[in-house]
Amino acid sequence: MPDEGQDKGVDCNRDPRAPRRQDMRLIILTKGSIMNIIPMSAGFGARIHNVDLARLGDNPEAQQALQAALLEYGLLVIPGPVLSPQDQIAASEVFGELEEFPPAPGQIPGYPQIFRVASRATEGYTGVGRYWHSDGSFRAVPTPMSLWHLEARPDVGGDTLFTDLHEAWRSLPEEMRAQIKGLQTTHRNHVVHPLVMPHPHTGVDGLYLNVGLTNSIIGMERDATEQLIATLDRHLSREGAVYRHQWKEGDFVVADNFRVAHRATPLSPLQRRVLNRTTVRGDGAFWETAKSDRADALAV
Ligand SMILES: O=C(O)CCC(=O)C(=O)O
Ligand SMILES: [Fe+2]
Repeated sequence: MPDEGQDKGVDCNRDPRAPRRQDMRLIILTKGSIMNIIPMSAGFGARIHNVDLARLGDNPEAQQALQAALLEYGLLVIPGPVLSPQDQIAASEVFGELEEFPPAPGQIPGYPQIFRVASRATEGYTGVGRYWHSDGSFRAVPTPMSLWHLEARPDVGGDTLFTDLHEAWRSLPEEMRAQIKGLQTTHRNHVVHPLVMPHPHTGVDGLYLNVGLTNSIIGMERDATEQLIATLDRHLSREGAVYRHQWKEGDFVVADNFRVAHRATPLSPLQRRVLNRTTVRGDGAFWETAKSDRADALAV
């Protein structure tokens, strides 16, 4: 056990967003193995070490630890070996029931749960998400989680950026908070969401904005809407707020889409990059299923 007392005095000038020294490693014992949860210095997100994603199925304790870590940190980065599509799907299902996508060129036949993003059109969808967004914000019940698994890593470029939506809301100037609380955004398909969205499970407010796909803000003129979106876009990118993920092959990254937004960075098509994404259905998040399991148990 580290002696907490020995750190006294070191902390007084610390960056308030940095994790406290004594929080650096939360160690959870699971079936004789040790999972390490290491908060990242961005102030959100954690790296998880010593978890075998291909063998999560028979380890409910590890599954619960990962679910709890996602709710706490909003973003999990889990390094490991490249998984088969079956194992990627099984590991994703720890977080809920998955969305499915229609067959398309470059997608993996027989695995509709995997949405493949790639630098080349022959291997997946290209040019995806180069602006701050949460996946599935255009759905009436938005996609609660996105999970990515990197299969092929480019030599340069192709990082993914993440920013904390709860902190983005908390850190807005008071005047702006008063101006935007209660506003509603629309997408082109007329789906409407509150701009300040309470997290469906924790109830914590976050700034929920798809910078690329928002069509209008109800009751606002077009120019004012564009200005507000540009201001909030800059706020999401403000100094110190962004975690830049530099991918390694085999990385498995899980995002709570109500807690963090993400954004792809440019990449040359000369570079090969293949990123396999799964997404949890709006009505299928683990916290929903846990609720209905409890209801079923009570009904028996
Ligand atoms: O390519 C990336 O880094 C992320 C693209 C994206 O927005 C997504 O896969 O949902
Ligand atoms: Fe995305």
